[in-house]
Amino acid sequence: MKAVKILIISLFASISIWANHPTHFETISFKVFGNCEMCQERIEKAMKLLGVKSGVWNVDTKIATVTFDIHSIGPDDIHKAIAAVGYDTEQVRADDKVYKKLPGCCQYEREKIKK
Ligand SMILES: [Cu+2]
Repeated sequence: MKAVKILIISLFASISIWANHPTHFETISFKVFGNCEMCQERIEKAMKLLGVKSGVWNVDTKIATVTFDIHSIGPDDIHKAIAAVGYDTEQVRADDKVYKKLPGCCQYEREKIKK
């Protein structure tokens, strides 16, 4: 009987922790290689799908400014999500195959890979 009580109490405790799940927003900025408004749409959509609070990429400065809940996602997830749609970030390089599928006008200058 005692075990059941403990189980019930811990169940309620975990539910209340879950319900009070704290959010802790943080904003970071980093470089993402790209060219135009079409690139901007893809980059911002990738961040939105990941679940950031806000994510904008500046076409002129090539800087992404992202606000996200650090309890849900990390900076690495954001870099990876952007690279997954074909754009190199200052931390994660997009797969060559994905990059080559971008429209010609969107194929930004990539930094040369040292062999
Ligand atoms: Cu483009």
